[in-house]
Amino acid sequence: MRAPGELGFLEADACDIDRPILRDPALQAEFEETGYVVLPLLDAEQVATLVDGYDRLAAALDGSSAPEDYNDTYAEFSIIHSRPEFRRRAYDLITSVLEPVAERHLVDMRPLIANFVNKLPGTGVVPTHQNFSVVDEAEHRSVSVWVALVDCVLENGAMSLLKGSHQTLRSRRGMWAYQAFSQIDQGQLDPKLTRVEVHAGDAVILDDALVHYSPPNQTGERRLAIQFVMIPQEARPLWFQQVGATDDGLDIEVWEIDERYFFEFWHGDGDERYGTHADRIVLPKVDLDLAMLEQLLAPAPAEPAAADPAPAEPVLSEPEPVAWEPVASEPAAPQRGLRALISRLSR
Ligand SMILES: O=C(O)CCC(=O)C(=O)O
Repeated sequence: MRAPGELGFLEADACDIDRPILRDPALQAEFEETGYVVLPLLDAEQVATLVDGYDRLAAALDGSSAPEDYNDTYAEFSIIHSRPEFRRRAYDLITSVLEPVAERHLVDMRPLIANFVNKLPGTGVVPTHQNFSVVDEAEHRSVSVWVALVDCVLENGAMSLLKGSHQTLRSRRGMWAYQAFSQIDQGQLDPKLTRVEVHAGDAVILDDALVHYSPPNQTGERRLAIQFVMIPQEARPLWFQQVGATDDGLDIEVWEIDERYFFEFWHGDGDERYGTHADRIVLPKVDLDLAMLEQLLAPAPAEPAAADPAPAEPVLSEPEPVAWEPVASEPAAPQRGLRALISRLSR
């Protein structure tokens, strides 16, 4: 087996993060163990403010993104596809509603990215991935406060999460990072994931290192949500840009940035207006199969003990029911055909 470090992940010994993220100790314990928590965050009026605001912005700017900027196989992420003016105004809108309510639950966190995630009818897969790393994950956790603006169930593309994966898959990730999972068949991975179905206004607060996935929206209504990335007040916000590749791996420029960087970035290139060069590193190219992923997620073997030779339990487990009042739905359908297509497109 290749060690996590050889695959570019931070060794568990190198990560020392004991700062709480959530104010509620029980939620904090759940977050540390699973990598996410689910909680009601917005009332109906706040949800309406965000949905109406999104529609008003799109109407004023001739759509959220230009048709040539967005491939509708995937979800439309406003921070990747939309016009700079849309992103800037969306940031102000989302931050004005979410920052004060997030503050009630989170300990000294500040906004960095405000992203509308739109899945139009019949579109919008989000392949299995970890979010961009935007802090040094050896020392800090950034979180995505993901908020449903409509009820989210399997049929319209609810998220599924790989519990515990945030503990051992801490790393440095930019635009290239989704490729790490692109060789794993989604049908094989699905049973290992926990689907989270939520009501409009509920939030899933997840560690950005947590592996997750969401299928396309197979209903006739759009599925709108928000990803609001927050980082600890004391953490330096970072961006990892791939600038080349060699036999040794990926050549990565590390930038220290601020929130304005995401208003104009395109294909992940750095921007000297909103960032400064912080480092240059080489990372291995990661291409996992399911067996490697399972090995990475398994806890380190315990020191041999004469009295207790039992092997450690693997972290991967069968899917469990969602704790937070789920909206009823059918069991997950494998996405093999679509998944295979995405794998090909992403090579
Ligand atoms: O909205 C979704 O279905 C997935 C969004 C996502 O992957 C994210 O916000 O990181």
